[in-house]
Order: sequence, then C-alpha cells, then structure tokens
Amino acid sequence: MTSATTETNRAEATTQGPLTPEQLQKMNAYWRAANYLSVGQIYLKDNPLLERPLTLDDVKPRLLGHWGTTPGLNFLYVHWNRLIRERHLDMIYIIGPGHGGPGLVANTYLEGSYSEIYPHIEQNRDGIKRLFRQFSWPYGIPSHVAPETPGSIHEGGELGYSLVHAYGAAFDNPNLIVACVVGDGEAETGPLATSWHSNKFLNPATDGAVLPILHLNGYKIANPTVLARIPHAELEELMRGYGYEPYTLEGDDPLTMHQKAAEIFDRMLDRIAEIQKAAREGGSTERPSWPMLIMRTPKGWTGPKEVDRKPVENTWRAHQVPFSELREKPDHLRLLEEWMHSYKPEELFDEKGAFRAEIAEIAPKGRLRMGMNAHANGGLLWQPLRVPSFRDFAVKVESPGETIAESTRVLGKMLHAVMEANKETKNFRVFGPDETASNRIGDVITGTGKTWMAETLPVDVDLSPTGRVMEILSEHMCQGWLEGYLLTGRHGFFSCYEAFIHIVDSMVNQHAKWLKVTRQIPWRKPIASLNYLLSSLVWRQDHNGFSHQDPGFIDHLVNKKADVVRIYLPPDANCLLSVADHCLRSRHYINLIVAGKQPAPQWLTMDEAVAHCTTGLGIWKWASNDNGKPDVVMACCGDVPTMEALAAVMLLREQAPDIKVRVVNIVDLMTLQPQSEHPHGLSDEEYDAIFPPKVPTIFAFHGYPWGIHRLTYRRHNHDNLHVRGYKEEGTTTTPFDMCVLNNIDRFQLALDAITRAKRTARKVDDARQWYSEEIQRHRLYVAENGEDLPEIQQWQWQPDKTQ
Ligand SMILES: Cc1ncc(C[n+]2csc(CCOP(=O)(O)OP(=O)(O)O)c2C)c(N)n1
Ligand SMILES: [Mg+2]
Repeated sequence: MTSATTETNRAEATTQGPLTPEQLQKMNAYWRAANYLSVGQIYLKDNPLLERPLTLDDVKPRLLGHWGTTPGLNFLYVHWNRLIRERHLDMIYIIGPGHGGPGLVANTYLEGSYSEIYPHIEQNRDGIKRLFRQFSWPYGIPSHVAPETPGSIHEGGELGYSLVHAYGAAFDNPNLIVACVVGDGEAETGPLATSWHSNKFLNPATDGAVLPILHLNGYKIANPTVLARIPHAELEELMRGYGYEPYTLEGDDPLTMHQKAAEIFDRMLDRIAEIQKAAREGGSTERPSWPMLIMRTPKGWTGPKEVDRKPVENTWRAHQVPFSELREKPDHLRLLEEWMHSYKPEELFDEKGAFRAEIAEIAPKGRLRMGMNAHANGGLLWQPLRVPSFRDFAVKVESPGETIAESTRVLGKMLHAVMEANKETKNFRVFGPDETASNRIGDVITGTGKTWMAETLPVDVDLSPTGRVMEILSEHMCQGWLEGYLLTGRHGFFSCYEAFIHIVDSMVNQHAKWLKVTRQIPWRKPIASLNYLLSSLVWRQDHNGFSHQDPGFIDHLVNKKADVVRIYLPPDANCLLSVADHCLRSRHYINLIVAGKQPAPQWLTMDEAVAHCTTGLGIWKWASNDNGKPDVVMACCGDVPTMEALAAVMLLREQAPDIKVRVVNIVDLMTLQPQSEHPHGLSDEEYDAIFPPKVPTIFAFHGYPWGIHRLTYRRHNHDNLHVRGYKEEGTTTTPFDMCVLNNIDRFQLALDAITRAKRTARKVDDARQWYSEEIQRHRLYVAENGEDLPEIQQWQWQPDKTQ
C-alpha cells in the first residue's frame, strides 16, 4: 500500500464523514502524539521533544520494543476515546498483540491516567523523558501491555487469548463494552480460532458486548499471515460463519481513515445498542450476529517506508524495531529524527512539554478513561463470594471407612448452594469442558442451567441463555473465560479431567505471572483465586485407559511462585468440602484441588476434616499403632493412595504384627516444602516431629513420585523417604491393577515397609515371597475375570483390635 492520496482527496476527506474538520484534526493530532511517544519509548533516553538535533547520546544502547502493531492500536485508542465521550461508554481495551505495549503506555499517559498512577511520570518534558527511558529498561517497565500498564487485564505476551479474555470480562457486565484487538498472526493460534465461538455463550440481555477487531496488518514476525492472504470475501465468509457481521476498514491515508473509521464505528456501536435493546426491552432471545471489524492497515503504519533500500512499512520488517545499528550507520540517526519529526511534536506538546490542552481535551475524563476503568483493575470491584456453610453438606462418618461416598458429588451440592447464594449478585460461574456432569458436580447445574445461546432441540436439558455453568469442549476457552471473569472482579470454579488440564499449562503460566506481578503493584487490588477441581483421576481412569492418565499438572504448578499456588489433595468428601470452602474465599491464588469422583471410603468426620485441612497434614492416630515411636511412617497423599496405604497397614498386621506404624495423611502438599520456600511449609521441627529422623517413610503419592522428592529434598532424613506414585504405566484395566502396574498397591507398600523398617529385617525374604504370590494371584484373577479380586473390591478398613 502507498500513501498516494492527493491533497484534494485529503481536503474532501475532511468533509466526508461524521467528524467535523476540527474533530478530525484533533483526533489525528492525538494519534500523532501517541505514535510519537511510542517511537520515543523504543528509541530515546533523552532529548524527548527533539528540541535539539538528535545525537547518539540520546538513543538507548539497546533498542527493545515492537513498532509494527503499535500505530494500529493507537489509532483505535483515539477512536474509542471519541466513542466513550460521545456515548458515555463503559469500555475497556484488550490488546491481543501485547507487544504493542508502547502504544498503550503512550495513550494512558496522554489521557492522564498514567501520571495519576505513577506521579513521577509528570506531564512535562521531564516526565516524557522518564517515560521514554523506563520503557524496556532494566528495572523500568516491560515492553508488553503488562500488569504495570493501566487499563490492562491482558499482557498479550503469549498470543492467543485476547478474545477469550474479552468475553470472560463481558459476561455478567451488561454495561461494559470490551474492544478487543486480535492480531492477524494471533488469529492463527488454536485458542484464538476457537474464541470466536464465544458469541454462542454471550447473552445480549444480561452480558456486555465484545467488539472484536481483527488487526489485519498482513504480517507476523517474519511471514505474511494466513488471513491476510485469502481473498477478502473468503475472510468475510469465515467471520460470517463464526456468526459475526463483518465490517471492513481499509486504507492508509490517515485523514480518510479517521473519517471512515468514525463512520464504521458509529454504525457498529449503533448495531450493538440495537442488539442489546432488542434483547433487553424487546424480549428477543435470538442469537444475534454481533458486529466485528476487519481492519486492513499497513504494519508499521506511518513509520519509515524504506530502510537500507528495503521496504519496511507494510512488511514484516516493521514488526519490532524497524531499524537499529544507529552507531554503525549515521544515516539511521537521521532517519529516526525525520521519522519522529514527521509527527510534528512541537504542535503536540507545549514549551514545558505538556500535551497541548486543546488536543488532550478530546479524551474522556475520570473513570471513563480506559486507563482508569475499574473493570481493568478487578480487585476494586471484587465483592466477597457468599459461601453457605459447607458443614451443611457433610457426609456422616460414624467410624473411619464405614461410609462410602463420591466426594465430588458431595461438592456439587455445595457448589449448587454457592450458586444459589450468589444468584442476585451474578458474580459466580462454573466452567468445564463438557465434564461438569461427568466429574459428578452436576448438581451445580440444577436451577441455573448451562449457558447456551445457540439452537436448542427438545432433547436438550438444562441449556439456557441465562445459565451460569459454562461448558464448551475447549479447556482453553474455560480457562480464558474464567481468567477474564476473575480479572474483572468476579469469582469462578473450573472442573476438568486431570489428564487434560495440561492443555492449559501455558495459559496458567501466564495467569500465575500476572498474579505474581500484580501482588507487587500497590494500585492493583487482589482478585478472586482461580480454583481448579481436577477429577476423573489417573487411578480411576480404568475405562478410558492410558491417554487419560496423567497427574502431572501438580508438578507443573509446583514450579510457580510459592505465594501464588496452593495444591490440595483431600482424601475424602468432608476434607474436600473444607478445602473448597477455603479456596472459594481466598484471593489472588491459583488453587488446585485434586479429588476423585468414584465411590470411596470416607475417613473423617466434619470436625476432624476441618482440623486436618487446617493443619494441612497430620498423623491419623486411629490408623497408627506407634505410640510415638514408629518403626515406619506410612504417608499418603490423594484418595486412592490413602486407601492403599491404609490397606497396607492392615496387611502389615498379618505379615509383621510387631511393626509399629504411623499413618500420616497430607492434604496440603505445600506443607512438605521447607518454610523458607513456601508459607504453608512446616518448620523443620514440626516436620521432624511427624517424620522422625532415622525412621523410614513409605510415601504413597497421587502424582509422579519425584514431585515429593523435589519438595522434601532439603528435609532431614530425605534419604529415608521412599515414594511410590504414578510412573507412567497405564492402560485399560481394573482400578487395582492400575495401582499394581505402578507399584503403589497395598502389597507393595506393605513390602516396602517390611523391607525398610529395621525391626522387620529378618522377614524380608518371606515378605518378598508373599508379595510375589499375592501379585501373581491378582494378575491371574484379573486376566481371567476382568475385575478385581473380591477381597480387593470389598475391602474395608478394620480398626486394630489389639490396640
Ligand atoms: C503463542 C505465541 N507464539 C509465538 C509468539 C512469538 N511472537 C511474538 S509476536 C509474533 C507475531 C504476531 O503477529 P500478529 O499477531 O499479526 O501481531 P502484529 O502483526 O500486530 O504485531 C510472534 C509469532 C508469541 N508471542 N506467542
Ligand atoms: Mg500482524
């Protein structure tokens, strides 16, 4: 594309369109200012207003930043400002290509929010100098639309999640408009490609609006984008196929483009208002075709057209810093100076370096400024979740192991009550990739239903435009919607099959980073925690087999900062209730709860469960016979491992009656870490009191065994810690055979105890013999009968009568 527009056309352009000549001139000046400040942030550390000839001393030694996407983002910001003012919109702006950070910093500076939040970045020459210098500078600010950037809820460093975040923000925010720029490269990612379908879940009567802009600047880092190289009609068809009404804005002449954009945005906003009115006043329940914009503008728009005789504007070469080597190539310094002068800074900033009032006045004021919108600092809007007493859902446990219950089903009842309690405030949603019922928390659906704006058939149940349980077969969407929902001040809960939560590993990384950084930013207020329930667990995916067996998300989360993650493995339903209550009330964490859905023995009364979960781990005296002096500690973490450990304790009574066993159950995994590493970590004294020095511990763990070693490697007696867990053996087989395949079964645990405890040293050979006979018997039976041995299936905990 070339800027071939003649002066005559320009003059016409000023009169053609909704903008008055004065508005047009001011909006264009505002845009020039934002572009100027963006370039300045990338290149300069001094001489911010180019009041003297540029020298190499004014230029940063390391040029770090992205120009290509920035002018497009800035262009849109100016237009949102007009619309916010004229229509009194409550609007936030999500930037998919978050590498356009300089643009958002520039705009929040120009509208004044930046200086209010960061008073040292003043509205004068010094302030601009600091603004430039801090960008991508050690201990300055990041290059992306990071948590430090006012108005941001989306860093955009990892591409793909802008649109899903935008929808998450819009749910239950009927007055909010979320403008969302999707990079045309970003649009190639899997999550983004699916995000378009979010419109089947957005209710125009009760939710806000999302205004997607596909930023078709043609290029990524080093390649053209797919969507820029298909015929325009095909692209429009694609968008129609996704259920949108596409509008197109194309061109490169600034003045013409402002008029065109203003005209198109007016139409799009009118259309949004019409859709909302039809749903809110006219009672329409149709799924509307929401407007979206295809913005086809040059990458690096208004930047250098050519550098070293190679085209830059409107090519991938404009992606980052359009040219560097300023020290080596003197003409590059001149090129930079010319480029920056082309924005005419002297017309934009006064003699003190303040943005000229007559241009600045076109921005919205106060809280309407996008940098100050409270939705983008969700903690400001956060209200505590109403959590009814979890004790009301307690499972009655007369004696350990007597009652059988499905833990997650019990939790489902509690979640239903939470849903009911927050019906009025509409600030709680439950998310799941088609697994809410399968994970047996389906009671939460009762009454509220599942969100659905697409077609329904008579066979459908519980689908509703006002449903509050959100199900779509995309872990990415569940995660992204929930993040957007939380970041704008609400609460939520995500239940997922354990094995497939890995699909969002990368997204949770980004969210964890956001939480870590915002914790250190005083003006960012804490948001509700991101709560996961993982069910359909590795040990009981016997019907689905190997593909569904992976407990590794625990390891993934353990990598995160200690002040961000909490990991709980409640051994039974009452513990699950207590843990869930705690997680739902907490703020600014990622809480992982791992709990089974299959019928399983229940161990603790509600009071015992509360006490156990409060300390996070504890000695189960009712299962121990050590009287303070154990020969071996049988530790267990997770529901199936707990059952196997207890069954091993019973076997030990027969095989090694004189062995003194202590049973320790761990709910809160982080208690194992040293106190110096995690706030939940036990002190060494407390740890040693539970896991006494010199005494071997046989640890049955739900996940990969090395996870426990990693957490405890600095603990005393670590050499004497022997962990059994999942070691990547799996298939479609019986539940107990899954344990046998991974050597976490009761026979193995009992043998481990006999082998490791000093008192039973003489019995090791016999025990080995016994073990191989039992396993042989199990294998033959399972192969022959297709189910577990009767005594395994009917196993029940028996107290030690000799105690
Ligand atoms: C998931 C992911 N993969 C790769 C990258 C590396 N990356 C950064 S920018 C970029 C190109 C983005 O192109 P586009 O979305 O078109 O943005 P724009 O042209 O507006 O800069 C890539 C591949 C990334 N940030 N995230
Ligand atoms: Mg692009």
